Amino acid sequence: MVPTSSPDPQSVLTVLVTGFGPFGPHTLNPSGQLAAELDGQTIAGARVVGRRFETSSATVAGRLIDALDELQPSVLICLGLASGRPALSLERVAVNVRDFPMPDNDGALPVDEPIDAGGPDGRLSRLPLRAILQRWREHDIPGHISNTAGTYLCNETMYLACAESAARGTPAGFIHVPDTPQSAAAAGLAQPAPTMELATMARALALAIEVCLAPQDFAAPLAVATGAVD
Ligand code: PCA
Repeated sequence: MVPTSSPDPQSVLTVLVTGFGPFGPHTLNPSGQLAAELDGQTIAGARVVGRRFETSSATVAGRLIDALDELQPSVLICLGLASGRPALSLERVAVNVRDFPMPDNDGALPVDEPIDAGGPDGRLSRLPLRAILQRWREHDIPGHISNTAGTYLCNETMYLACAESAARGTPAGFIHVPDTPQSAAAAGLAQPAPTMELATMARALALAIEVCLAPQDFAAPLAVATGAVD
């Protein structure tokens, strides 16, 4: 791990990494653990701030906007657990749908609802997905570009993050992470989920942050849904 070197908050860039706490059977959520582990690190000269959100539709937007207002990050990377996926998922798109497969931590269970009644149907990641994937491959870390973030809290968070990204000009996107051996065991599912060590995920995140901070064109990867209907 790279230790924090007390950077001057006025002169360094900030990267905000968010994750979630427990939900449903997932009593250990690696995404929240990663946000905690990265919090306070210095990566590629930038200060990383990690925040863990409750798996709560009622509070996630407020928590995200408060963190963005407070920290004014240069890059926003949101994380969540996708139990059952075998590798890191660079999410390409969030859809304007809340159709929860299980209640959130407040018991909310919306069906076929929009996240934003006036918003576009989809919002695309503004992270350099191909470049991150390439960097992971160079470091033997398995990942892929995913074309669905689901219709639960992670999709909602990505949709909100991408909306804020469009409004603030901050590159933002979402990465789903698999279970760790510990989180898979703790969930006690009949069919154990595929796993990746937390240390590998933390390395992957550090590499992704390095890629995001390298000079590049942060335009949307595709010409569709680039906020044109905002
Ligand atoms: N994963 C869930 C919500 C919280 C989390 O870590 C999801 O994929 O929507």
